[in-house]
Amino acid sequence: MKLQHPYRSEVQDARLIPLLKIFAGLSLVGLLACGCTTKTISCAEDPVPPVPALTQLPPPLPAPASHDEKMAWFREAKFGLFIHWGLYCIPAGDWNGKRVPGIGEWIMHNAPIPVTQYEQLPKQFNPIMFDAEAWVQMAEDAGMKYIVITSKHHDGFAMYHSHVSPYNIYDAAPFHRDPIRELAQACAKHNIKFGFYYSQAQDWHEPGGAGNTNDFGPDELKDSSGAYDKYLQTKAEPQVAELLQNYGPVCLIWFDTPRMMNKERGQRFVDIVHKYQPATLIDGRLGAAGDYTSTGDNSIPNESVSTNDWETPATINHTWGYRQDDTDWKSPGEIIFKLVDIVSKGGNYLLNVGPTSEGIIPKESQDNLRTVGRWLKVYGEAIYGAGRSPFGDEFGEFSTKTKDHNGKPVFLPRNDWRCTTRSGKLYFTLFTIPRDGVVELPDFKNEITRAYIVGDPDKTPITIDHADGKHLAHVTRNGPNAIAYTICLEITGASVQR
Ligand code: H79
Repeated sequence: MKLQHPYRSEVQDARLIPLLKIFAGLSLVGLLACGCTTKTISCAEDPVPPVPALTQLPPPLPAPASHDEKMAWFREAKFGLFIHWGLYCIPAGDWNGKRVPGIGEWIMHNAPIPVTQYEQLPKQFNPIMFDAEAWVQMAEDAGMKYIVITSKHHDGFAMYHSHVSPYNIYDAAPFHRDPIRELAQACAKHNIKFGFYYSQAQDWHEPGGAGNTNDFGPDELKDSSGAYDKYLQTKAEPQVAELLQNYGPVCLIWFDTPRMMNKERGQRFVDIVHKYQPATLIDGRLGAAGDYTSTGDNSIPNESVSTNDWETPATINHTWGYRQDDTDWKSPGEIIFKLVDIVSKGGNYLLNVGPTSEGIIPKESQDNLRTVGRWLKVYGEAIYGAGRSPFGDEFGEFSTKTKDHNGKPVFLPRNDWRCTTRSGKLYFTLFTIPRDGVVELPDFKNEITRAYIVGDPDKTPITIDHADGKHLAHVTRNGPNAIAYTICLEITGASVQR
């Protein structure tokens, strides 16, 4: 079986390696020495990780006593890792030598690739560099508290050992392993919550699934003929049931694109989730009421949301599934801003990586996430379990002049600082500090009993003046972190009085 390693061809001639290693002290040359050009994903010398022995998984969690109890871990976690991994990482954005525009995991639809051709891909799917332990360790290093992986995306291919359909990585690929089982085990070990993306409505591999009009005709016909319900009842529903039975505690199921879902069809999934794991959360895209709402992909609300729990699913470049041409990575600074912004508005940030067909998470994603993790090690108390901003003007405002193409006023965001809270504490994360080091903070009636930079072991006091309906914090421009740092204001009373 010929393996498809999109970037192996770029690996330097092995005979050059010892020579180049002489210069290994220079980091750039060090990268070249092991064949890692900026595009290369794994080093020729990287050992193949061992296949982990399977151990017992913990049992599912008991039924929560209330909605608040059910949501408690989610409200604490704030930051999760989304993983889009499936057959689409093999073509990685190219088909028959042509670049197929769009998000990588949509290649079958966008090229389009007939199902008879796409279903040949598993034969060359052998991601031997996959290392569940390393992936989960990366999430932990990044300060992420939960992982959500594509158990089956719209292409219909199950990334686990399904007994419902042989179109899965264990049965149809030479890999002959269950990566999701291995991840469940590593997550249990690292105390990271584990959940599944499952495309319930779209399934481009099945005649009755939604979305593949190219091979199987219009969706309306599948609906009226009963083929769609047959697909739901013989594949989607039993697969969701096996995910809930065979992989230990499932923190959430992330349904998506509820095409042709109605109340009754949605309820069947709700019933399955409740039957096997009543503690499992349902996202906002099932097509029936979930436990929280999902914003649009990569969409962060302009303002604070207090009515419900919510989550922004987001890409770290511009695709979900791996594409070799998408190297426009969000920087650690951008990720930190988005995380603090989201938490200050009451939400969670589910940030995606797209591993390659070798089983490697692109190095740039890993590096940037680890930088975020180092920031969180210091400033995490302003994030995990933190409350929303009691203010709101800091988010920006609608323009009174400029309108978008729909004639609606555009939102002019401000990003100088964001505020998160704990009882008796206000955390201001500062993204822009004026030249004179005086940061204008909003008015409130509570007395400030102490103010300091988070992570300062001495809690050296920060001067905060209060005059003319403003607080003025006197801080240093070159603070302890080049990206942003957080100051804590301890106040009298549990919450802000304005
Ligand atoms: O899993 C990720 C996406 O694949 C999935 N949601 C996230 C989390 C998703 N499914 N559908 N969409 C997102 C909307 C897709 C829109 C588009 Fe297209 C796909 C735009 C271009 C390709 C469909 C095909 C609409 C135009 C062409």
